[in-house]
Amino acid sequence: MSAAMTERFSYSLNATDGKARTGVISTPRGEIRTPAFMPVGTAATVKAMLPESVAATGADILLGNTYHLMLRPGAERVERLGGLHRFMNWDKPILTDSGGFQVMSLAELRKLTEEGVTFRSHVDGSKHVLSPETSMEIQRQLGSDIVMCFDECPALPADETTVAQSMRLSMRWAQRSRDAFGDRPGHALFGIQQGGVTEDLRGESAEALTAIGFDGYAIGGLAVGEGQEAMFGVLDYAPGMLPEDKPRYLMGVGKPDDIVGAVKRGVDMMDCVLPSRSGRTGQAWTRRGQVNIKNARHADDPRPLDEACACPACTGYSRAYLHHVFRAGEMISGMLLTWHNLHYYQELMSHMRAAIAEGRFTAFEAQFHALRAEGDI
Ligand code: PRF
Ligand code: ZN
Repeated sequence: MSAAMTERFSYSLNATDGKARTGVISTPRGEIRTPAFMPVGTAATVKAMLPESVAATGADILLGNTYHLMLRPGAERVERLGGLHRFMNWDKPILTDSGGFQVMSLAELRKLTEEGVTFRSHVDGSKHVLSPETSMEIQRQLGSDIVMCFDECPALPADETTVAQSMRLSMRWAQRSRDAFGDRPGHALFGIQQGGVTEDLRGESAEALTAIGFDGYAIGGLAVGEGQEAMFGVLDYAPGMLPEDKPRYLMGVGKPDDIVGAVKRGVDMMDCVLPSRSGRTGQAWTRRGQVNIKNARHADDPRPLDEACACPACTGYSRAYLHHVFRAGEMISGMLLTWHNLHYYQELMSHMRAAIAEGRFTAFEAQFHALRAEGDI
């Protein structure tokens, strides 16, 4: 085992610039450089990518989903086959979401009680129960390195009473998650702050979680319909309510400008399907903003998607080729655009880490916005 490896989970904050932070999370499966972007591997695959290609983009950690994997292929089966890392051939850290959020958006005939949530599978209609206890057990069977508490996330806008009741339920579930998780050296359990866009509720949630004590703290309940301005409004105070010496994870965010704005406000980790999903629908993200490769203006264009990008899509192929394979429905289209998008996201994170370490995050941010304002040329 190399010197960089460690038996325990820990976080080292290495530098700050304003509220932006850079550091390293150490786990027995390797280090996670923060701010970190986690590609989403919902069904034990980052769609259209080999795991070694995902690693080549610079990703230190992937996100997996309790909800999808418990339904198919089943957590017991994954455990029998040696755990999720072995199953999907990814040996770096994996964070798993706890399932409640996905139940609410995907499952059928949901019933929410104090105990947990009963639902029918969107795959085959079979009946299942998720609770703090079953979610902790499933995430253990998967072999997750960073386990998320079981929580409930109301869609916004919602009235304050609904948000308050939901947040308090999530805090009771956080205590039950902590109790069920137990002591598992080398594995981490993260709490999830809720409370919508109300500062008092966010404060109450942060206090409840801090009193329980977690290895890291997520900010949940954002990017659920409130818009970027309202989300940044919450991020102006929410990260500061969480312990400074633990990683802070903003769940399900976002577009490149959301990510830059979140890092500026003190967020250390993020995940989003956007770079991988939009790669399969012909959308590319570059330094100059969004490029729709379907657009006829690319049909004869011999230039790369981004001449400054070192990814395989940009070093080996023209816009004309990327346009053609998308139009023809060829599988390589999703492969190349996903690779490019994940590469771009990881490069963005790497540039932010360097800017924070060197105390020039403000200049970085100004340049980020200036290039985007120029647009794709
Ligand atoms: N809770 C959980 N997963 C999530 C969220 C949440 O609030 C969000 C909200 N953006 C995305 N994924 N457990
Ligand atoms: Zn590229």
